[in-house]
Amino acid sequence: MTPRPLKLAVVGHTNTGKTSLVRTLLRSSEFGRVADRGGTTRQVTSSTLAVGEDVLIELFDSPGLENAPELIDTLEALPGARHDGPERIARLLDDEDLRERFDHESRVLELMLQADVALYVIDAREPVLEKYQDELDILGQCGKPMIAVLNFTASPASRQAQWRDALARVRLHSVLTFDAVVRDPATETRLFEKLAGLLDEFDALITRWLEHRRNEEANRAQAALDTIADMLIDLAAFRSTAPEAGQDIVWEKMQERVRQREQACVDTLLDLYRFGREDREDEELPTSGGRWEDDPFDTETLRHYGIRTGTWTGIGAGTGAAVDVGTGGLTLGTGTLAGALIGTSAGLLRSFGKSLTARIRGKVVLMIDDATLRLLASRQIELLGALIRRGHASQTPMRASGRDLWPERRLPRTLRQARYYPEWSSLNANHRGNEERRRAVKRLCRQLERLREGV
Ligand SMILES: Nc1nc2c(ncn2[C@@H]2O[C@H](COP(=O)(O)OP(=O)(O)OP(=O)(O)O)[C@@H](O)[C@H]2O)c(=O)[nH]1
Ligand SMILES: [Mg+2]
Repeated sequence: MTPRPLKLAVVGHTNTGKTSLVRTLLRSSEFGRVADRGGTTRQVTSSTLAVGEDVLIELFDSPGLENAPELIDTLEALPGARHDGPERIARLLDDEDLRERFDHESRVLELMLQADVALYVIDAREPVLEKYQDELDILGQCGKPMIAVLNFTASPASRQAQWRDALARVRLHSVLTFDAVVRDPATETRLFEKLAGLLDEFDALITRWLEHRRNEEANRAQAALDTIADMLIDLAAFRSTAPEAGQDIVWEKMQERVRQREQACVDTLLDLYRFGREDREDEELPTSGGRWEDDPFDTETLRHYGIRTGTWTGIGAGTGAAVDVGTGGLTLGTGTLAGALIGTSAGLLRSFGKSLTARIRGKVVLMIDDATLRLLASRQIELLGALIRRGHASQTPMRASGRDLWPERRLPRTLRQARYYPEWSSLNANHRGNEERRRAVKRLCRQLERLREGV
């Protein structure tokens, strides 16, 4: 039998990131409203963390406390046993006039009386003002275990030490730093472990939740790598034949399809990590509005990633690999690249020689060059890293690091292999998603996994 869900209240001063924290725990940007001003959340709102049908944790977001100094005076004036905080709080809640006067505060107190545990969210950039100490005192009177969550700790203005000291003075020793937009499983695990430490009877339930979260994260990362590998295979195997004279037009069309294919991959990654539309402007991500700003076919973009051009690896950076099949034997469409091709990609040439049985004079085969593939792989892996770590990065917008994933010349074997199988690309007319392709995606996935670990 499943025990009843753990009721977890998120409380604190207004505008400290309570709703943001709930969103992080829920992995959903759809929950509540988040804005950089006080009084955004006006009601207690709940949501659940569930494994299948089993609701394990009920999360309650609450309006920010605004008027603690006045409330504490009022509480002190109420009759009741000196050491019975909850009773005093209940008295206040029974009084209609007081409820009206302390509208937001009463909702929070009511929640506190029902909850099993509370997270008190602090904007660590703020000095430890008396009003916050009043809040802690009032919440303490509710008689529930509490964990202080120091938010905004990545900011240079953070006053973590002062806060820890002040919290210790009110006997609150369970403190956690947790940038609210965090998606780092390690910090989240620490939060739940602290909860388990405070709440013996929910130990098994919390362990179950953590295990579920771990699996979910692993599956999500796997699905993301799969998405990237799928795109890369599509692009490595993508090719078009064009009349030499008209190759520019064909190449432009191909470029557009590559951009769209990359965007589809970015969209899937963002969806996997549950970014709503509004979140796509997140300054922590290297993308802007859910898109990469730099065009993959701009040589500057390649340079930013330190991807060398001018050799076969960077063959015609921004021009694609044009293999001229018209001039007896095979040479490159652009003469300057011919030298670079010989030796390094003889295999590719031979393959064209065999596959294009009817060599049509004056035609070229266009493919996406290695440099562009490296760029597309590198930045998707980087985006994935940012999505996983989101919130841990600094407060300043994150720039694409410009790291080439494969600094050695050659692309992974699987991608080189894909060059020979046009039917593997969903962008080609003769596409067939066969078993061989599926295995290639899996193989590439494993290679990407190793790379991601190094990012
Ligand atoms: N950089 C950064 N911004 C944060 C963090 N947490 C919250 N914010 C921002 O702080 C502002 C307030 O966040 P909310 O989650 O709405 O705060 P709240 O405590 O729910 O506010 P009320 O409902 O008005 O009491 C928003 O602009 C958030 O984007 C954080 O850890 N880091
Ligand atoms: Mg809120």
